[in-house]
Amino acid sequence: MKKLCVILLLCSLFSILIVACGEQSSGDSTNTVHTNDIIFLQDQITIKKGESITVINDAATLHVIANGTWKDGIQETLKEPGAPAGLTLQGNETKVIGPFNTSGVFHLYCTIHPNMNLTVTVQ
Ligand SMILES: [Cu+2]
Repeated sequence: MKKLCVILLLCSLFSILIVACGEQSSGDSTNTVHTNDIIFLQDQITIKKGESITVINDAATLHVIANGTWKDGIQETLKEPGAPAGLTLQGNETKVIGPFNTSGVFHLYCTIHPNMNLTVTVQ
C-alpha cells in the first residue's frame, strides 16, 4: 500500500511538471514587459505574429500607451499600419496590448513620460 502511494505521488508530480512546461512554451505568457513610474524596464521586445504583450505596471503611476515615439524629448504620434490600439494603464495594473497581426517593427510610447519608448518587432 505504501509503495502504491509513492508511485501515485510520483505520477502526479510528473504530470504537474508536464503541464507547467507546456504552458511556458505556448507563447503569449512570455511576452511580458514591466514599467516603473517613468519608463519601460526594457526598450524592445520581439514577438511572433498574432501574439500580444502583457504590460505590467509595477508603479502607482498612470501610463497612456499609444503608437508613437519620443525623439529627443519630443513626442511624435505615429499611425503604423497594423499597430494595435493603445491603452491606459492605471497604477499597478496589468493589461494586454495586441494582438499584433502584422509583421514589422512597431513603436509604442507613453504619452505622459518623456523617452518612455518600447519598440516591438513582430516576426
Ligand atoms: Cu508613462
